[in-house]
Amino acid sequence: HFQPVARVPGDPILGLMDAFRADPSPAKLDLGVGVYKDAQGRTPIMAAVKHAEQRLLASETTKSYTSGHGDAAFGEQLLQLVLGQDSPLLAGQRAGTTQTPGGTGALRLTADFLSHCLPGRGIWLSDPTWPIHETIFAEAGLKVGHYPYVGADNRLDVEAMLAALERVPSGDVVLLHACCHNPTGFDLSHDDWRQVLDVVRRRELLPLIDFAYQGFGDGLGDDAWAVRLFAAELPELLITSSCSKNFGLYRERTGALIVCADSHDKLLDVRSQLASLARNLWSTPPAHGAAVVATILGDAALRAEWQAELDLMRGRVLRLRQGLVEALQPFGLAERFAHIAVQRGMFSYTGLTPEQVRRLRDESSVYMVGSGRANVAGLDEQRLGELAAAIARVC
Ligand code: PLP
Ligand code: TYF
Repeated sequence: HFQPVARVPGDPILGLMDAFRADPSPAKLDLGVGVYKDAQGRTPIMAAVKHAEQRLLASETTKSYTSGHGDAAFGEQLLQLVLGQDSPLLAGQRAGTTQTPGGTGALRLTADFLSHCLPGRGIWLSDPTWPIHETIFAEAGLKVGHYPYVGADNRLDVEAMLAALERVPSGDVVLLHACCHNPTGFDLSHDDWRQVLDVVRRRELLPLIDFAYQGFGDGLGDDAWAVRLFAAELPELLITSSCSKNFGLYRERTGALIVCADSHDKLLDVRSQLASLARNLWSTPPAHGAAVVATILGDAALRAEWQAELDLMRGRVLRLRQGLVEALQPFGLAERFAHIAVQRGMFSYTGLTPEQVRRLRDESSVYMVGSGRANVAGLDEQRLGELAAAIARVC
């Protein structure tokens, strides 16, 4: 039976984790996979999560299935976190949450929804984007196209992006990163977002906003600015939200597909389809992570504790961005790498070539993705000078 089965390569980003682990160098630095790390290089469980888990352990009464849309309290809380407490969509019951196994599950469910319910629509991804975007939609049978985003000169090219969106067939889906663009770290300004909104509206495109890093850019509310603008200005919108990074719940697989429809009735139609599609994918979603998030967001003290921790995480990343540029100054490289301090979120498209990335790994045990993407959270504040010297050696 298995004779014709060929071997395929593993995920290159996750593969970096194995290569890093196998490296005996005490000076090694992991800037690969997009996981937050503290000053000790650890990815700790957030204190608010631990506290919520203690409460849940004492109070949970059943392990019976949740509904197809998942934990209702989680759904309510997440809607408020993403759309804002005062969003008219909440009062109008025009938005709903379907809990999914992580943001990836939300994207997977979206792909099935598009291919089953809106057949024939293409989807347009930024060039570059998270590699999983490419495969999820292509394997669901959607026609995948690209719009320019960051060019060969490692600059955000909004003009080219807008020009390409003008040529997208009416009705097609456009995937946008809400904030902390993966892999580049380059985000649109408010003015850029308004221009994108204008094209989306005129060409009647359906926006799919991937929101995997709320709270990692400029703050929980600021990072949701574009999502809330689109939700306020457009009748329909899809949002894939992940709690992996901002709650540190990676392995608990916690996320959601949020649908904004132009009426409550239409929302129910769409949600009936999502429950039906999810049944064929994972039946019902995992409960634990969503229960943790609902507990934290539903309790003023836990919420404050969580927000303070998230603020510290975001602050650390911002400090490291600034610190690395300053550390490059003595090597005459501060200007060349000034974009690192401008980018947001965990990732930086450094502009280093695949050859320079390879040399950094081989000569200095610094691991980053071949595209030159570095996870800034993996930097060590005490060793920025060392890293700057290693970068200078390959430049
Ligand atoms: N979307 C983007 C852009 C991401 O970087 C990630 C990453 O981890 C996800 C979605 C999905 O996250 P998860 O499935 O771990 O919640
Ligand atoms: O881009 C990253 O590093 C994160 C984590 O198959 C990730 O989004 C990477 C690859 C993958 C799943 C998650």
